[in-house]
Amino acid sequence: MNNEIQQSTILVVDDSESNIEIVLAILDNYDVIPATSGKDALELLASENVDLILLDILMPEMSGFEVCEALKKSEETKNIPVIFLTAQKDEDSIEAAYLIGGVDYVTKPFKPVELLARVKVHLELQHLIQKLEHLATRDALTGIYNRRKFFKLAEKMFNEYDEQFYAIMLDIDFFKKINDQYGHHAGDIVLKKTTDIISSLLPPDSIFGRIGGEEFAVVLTANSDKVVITLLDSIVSTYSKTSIAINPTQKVTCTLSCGMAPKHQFTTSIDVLLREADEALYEAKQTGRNKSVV
Ligand code: GH3
Ligand code: MG
Ligand code: MG
Ligand code: MG
Repeated sequence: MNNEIQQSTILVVDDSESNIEIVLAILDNYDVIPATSGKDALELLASENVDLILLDILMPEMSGFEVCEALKKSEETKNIPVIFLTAQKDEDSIEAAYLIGGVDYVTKPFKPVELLARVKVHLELQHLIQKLEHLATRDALTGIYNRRKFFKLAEKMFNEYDEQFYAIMLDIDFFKKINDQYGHHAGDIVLKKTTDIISSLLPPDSIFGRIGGEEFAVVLTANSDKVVITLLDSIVSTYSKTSIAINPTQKVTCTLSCGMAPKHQFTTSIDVLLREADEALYEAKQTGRNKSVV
């Protein structure tokens, strides 16, 4: 079996400890976390990374259906596949289980091989979905968000903050010269290293994306304009001092120009804010490069 699949974590939720023991024995090749109530399960999910959930329906206090509904409402847990594992054999329960977001329905008593096979299928599907999600949202060269995902996340964050929200545009100076002088592969190495440097200096909850060839954008929240200006100065200065090895014998240094715009009362959309940051970037280019402009 695919190693990554085998290292998956499965949460088993059942009010009967003997049922949990049975499942634990069957899934002994996996990392299994037991929970004997819906409440415990939801608490565990706040701190544990779980790839799949096996969920009983009839439980005192909180039913499996209620647990599933709560999972589907939360951004953090809504994509975890849920397999119902239950003694309920009636059609209404089966229908309800799928309607509220279950991916499969296994009735007790079950055949161990069947449970194992279904668990494996759903883990593999989940793994593929995550891979596709990564491919669809990340820039292949640098690993940061691609243009589409950046705009989506930036817009969401724009709508969450009234102020203390900032857009930044960054563009490598005279990048074409790197390609012309050292070749496209060297250019790619510089692009990758550039995003590594910027990522390492950004606050953890910033959204950072590659929006064009050698153009990047950031949205972030900060306590004041001054904090962001200091951050940009440090990015520009650190970047200009970092030499990038483009092959075992050659190193290059480049510079960056940045433009920043703060969200204010009259900023109507993320597009407007990014355009303002782009205008500031243009000014940085016009007035000497290797600098940031507000
Ligand atoms: P400026 O300081 O005005 O920004 O000049 P520049 O040379 O950085 O800007 P210009 O827009 O003239 O050139 C950008 C170059 O980036 C041209 C393009 O071939 C190169 N480029 C775009 N995407 C990639 C890529 O993925 N890899 C490599 N190696 N080069 C790329
Ligand atoms: Mg039960
Ligand atoms: Mg450029
Ligand atoms: Mg450019």
